[in-house]
Amino acid sequence: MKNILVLGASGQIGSELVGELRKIYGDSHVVGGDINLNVSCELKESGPYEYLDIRDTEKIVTVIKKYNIDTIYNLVALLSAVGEQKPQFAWEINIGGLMNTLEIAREHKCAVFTPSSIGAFGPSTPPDHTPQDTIMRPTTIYGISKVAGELLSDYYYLKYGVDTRSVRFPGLISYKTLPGGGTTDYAVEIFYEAIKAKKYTCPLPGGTFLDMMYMPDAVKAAIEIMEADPSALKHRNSFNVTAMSFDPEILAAEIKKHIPGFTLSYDINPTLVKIANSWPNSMDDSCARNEWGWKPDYTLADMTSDMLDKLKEKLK
Ligand code: AKB
Repeated sequence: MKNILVLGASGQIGSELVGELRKIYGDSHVVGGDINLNVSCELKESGPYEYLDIRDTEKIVTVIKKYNIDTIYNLVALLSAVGEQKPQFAWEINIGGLMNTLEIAREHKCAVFTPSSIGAFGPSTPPDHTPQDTIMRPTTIYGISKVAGELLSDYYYLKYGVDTRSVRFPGLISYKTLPGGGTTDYAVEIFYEAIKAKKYTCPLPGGTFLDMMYMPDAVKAAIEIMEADPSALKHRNSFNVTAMSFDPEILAAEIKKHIPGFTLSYDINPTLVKIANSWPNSMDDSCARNEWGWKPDYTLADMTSDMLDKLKEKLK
């Protein structure tokens, strides 16, 4: 049985991943850790929870020893848009935090999962069917930290044998916890506004295609890559994974099937447009499919229908 520590447990991914890991490995085997004091009762009451700052190596080591941790999910990150406002802090958290995690993992023999992102690609990357192995010259501090994180994770595997694994997540759509400070956040906000006001003002223009994924698939990818047979993995850090690619118009048309009066307008944010235009339109995730059997469950239609049902319930 694994003993798992999830760093960044109360964030958009963590708040759903912890629950799923607890179902699989047992509540007492999955420790949630976060700097956030305001975490949900569910997270604190369904299993162990520790107040943790990714920069506080000593405290993390105490927790690793206390629970005999052998696997760390490091989800702590400043996302792309907020990173541009605070580049030095983004580096400190994204790379300083990862370096701490990898060092702790080396000393205490833990496996490490770290999400990478479509943000690891840049304007010179082939934008359509972006290959697994291709040009990576991102132009955001977030993307630079993701590429550096991928290389650092491979380095710890090659030099020290730390079992590091990772996926490049697209924009993640979820109803439980809001994302914060990302370029793809519009694809979550649009659902809240569709239910509350039947209209949404989008910061990205029509024609901006980006890879996206519904959270249950993202959680599945994070768990399956860590369970994958290592002898089958030719890549490690990091696998392209995607489930769908759409632009705001396509998403709005899908929402309209459920909320006929829904309208979409635009108030373009040039900073977000620049970031979004530097990312792929759609990735080729065949390496993940071939090496560890990746396959998403949710199409755009499935995701939209489930998001609206779940959010309507939440916003009642
Ligand atoms: C962001 O928009 O910054 C993130 C991402 C795609 O990594 N959601």
